[in-house]
Amino acid sequence: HADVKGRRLDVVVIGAGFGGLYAVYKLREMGLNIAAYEAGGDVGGVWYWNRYPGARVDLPSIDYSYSFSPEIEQEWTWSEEFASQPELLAYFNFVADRLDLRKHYQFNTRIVSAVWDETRKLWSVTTDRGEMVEATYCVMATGPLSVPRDPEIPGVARYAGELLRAGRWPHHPVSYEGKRVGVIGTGSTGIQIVQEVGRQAGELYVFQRTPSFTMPMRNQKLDPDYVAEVKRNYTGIREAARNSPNGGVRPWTTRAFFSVTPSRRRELLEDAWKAGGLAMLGTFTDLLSNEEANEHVAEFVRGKINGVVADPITAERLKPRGYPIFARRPCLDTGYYETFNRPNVHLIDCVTDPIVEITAQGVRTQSSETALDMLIFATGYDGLTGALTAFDVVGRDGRTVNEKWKAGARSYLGLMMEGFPNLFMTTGPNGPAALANIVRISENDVDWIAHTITHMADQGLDTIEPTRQAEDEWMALVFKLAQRSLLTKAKTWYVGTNVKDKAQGLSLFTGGFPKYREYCAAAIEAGYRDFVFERGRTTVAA
Ligand code: NA7
Repeated sequence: HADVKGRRLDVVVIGAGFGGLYAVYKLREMGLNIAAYEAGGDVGGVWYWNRYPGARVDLPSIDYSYSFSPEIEQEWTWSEEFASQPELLAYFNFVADRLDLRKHYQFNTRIVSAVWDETRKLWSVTTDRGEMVEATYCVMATGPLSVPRDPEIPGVARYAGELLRAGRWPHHPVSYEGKRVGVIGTGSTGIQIVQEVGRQAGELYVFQRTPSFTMPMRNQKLDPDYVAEVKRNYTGIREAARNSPNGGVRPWTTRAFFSVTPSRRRELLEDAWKAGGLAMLGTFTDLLSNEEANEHVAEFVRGKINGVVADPITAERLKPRGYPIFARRPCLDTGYYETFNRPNVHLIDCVTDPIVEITAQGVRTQSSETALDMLIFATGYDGLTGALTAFDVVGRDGRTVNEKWKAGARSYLGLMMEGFPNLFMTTGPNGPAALANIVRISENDVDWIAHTITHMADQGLDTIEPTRQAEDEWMALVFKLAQRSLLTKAKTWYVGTNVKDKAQGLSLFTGGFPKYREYCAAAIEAGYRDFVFERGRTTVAA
């Protein structure tokens, strides 16, 4: 970024995932001067890093793509219902090239600090290369799942075999043949790795602490006629997605579980199981609020495990218990349970036999040591907040995001924070990230940011920041909705229990994507009365 050094820019964008790329495009089209940074070597965000075998999105590709550009919708063709990581990365590259976005980015560059300069009303952003740029606005498109974490197990540094991390997968091909491979973690990521590596490794040891509920993905190649029809109907498809609770076009319903007979319920669940994907979530409306209904569905899935896994002890261990189904992200698989029928695949139950340490040779549990040529961590992320607490983001009066979020992430709409003027987030905490299609949320958020920056330019305003009261009220709403949801009843990255010493609580808006959009739009339509603006040194009304 030799060209931007020493210049005052309009915007710094951090991140080259869905949020960042669209932010760069949209703000550039408004005529703003932009510098963008990305820690990865290229565009793609989480899909740049997650190159592990079998990595695949678990939302339909048609939904999991941009809607802002009719040209891109027409020119890009998805080959599978659920795209693989290489296809997703190709999509990111296509978008970046088509819209000429790459030139705004400096890759392989991590931001080490972003500091608000109260006197000059600007963000001063420093990179790990020691460069510094200054900009009026900062857009944190840093992602809800961008900080992978190692398991809290002693001895990781001691391990002498090949150590691989799902979220930092090497770019070179990896061979599993004839090797003794261990996988720690059985969330969405671990499941995708296990079902793939199980077929290739000499021996595969799956270290499972909490079993996940997983349902058949039933991925398929997309028929060209179907794709052509989709392309003719994108406008309607996007409209439907924006108006559905999950921001996607999968079926949903207003039918409550106990409103239909037991045999009809069974039929509906069987149909959803056969349909695959997240169809189960759409069968009844109260699966995340009615505990009894939830348990019926959980038992249905446990029954399916019995039908697949030959060894009854293994089947029993694979059955999730003690937390509601869908309270952790439901996983989608392609033969995950079948993998455990293979003679080379071994399930190690870390509840009855906890991992004690990692040794030079492998993994030692209470009962034995397993020697491993390769160890794979699929142990999740410091979700929602990790990206912004990993470096110094310093707002008004020297207060950091870390300090602000000590007792839990706070924001207004997941978009802005009191005390951090002119700083925007896409898919930020206390928005609907993780519960709705991240691409629809990213687009909503960037459009909101663009609208706000335009408003400020039109009115000659220098700074914007939500009021303390607006933020308090939003947080109270997020909390109230969370109380009604079963999402708080499982240990997950949604509630922060997966990271030691992290403040706990559901930092997600559970009111559904359409409601979230309404709140974002209302904040604008109300004439920005929930915000404080400054012009020069004076506080002014919007
Ligand atoms: P997740 O869903 O957070 O899963 C992480 C897994 O790693 C989970 O099974 C954890 O078990 C396990 N884990 C973490 N630490 C340990 C230790 N110390 N010992 C044993 N097992 C451990 O992350 P994913 O990457 O799979 O998925 C993230 C999101 O990506 C997902 O929600 C989708 O939206 C896509 P635990 O539950 O803590 O017992």
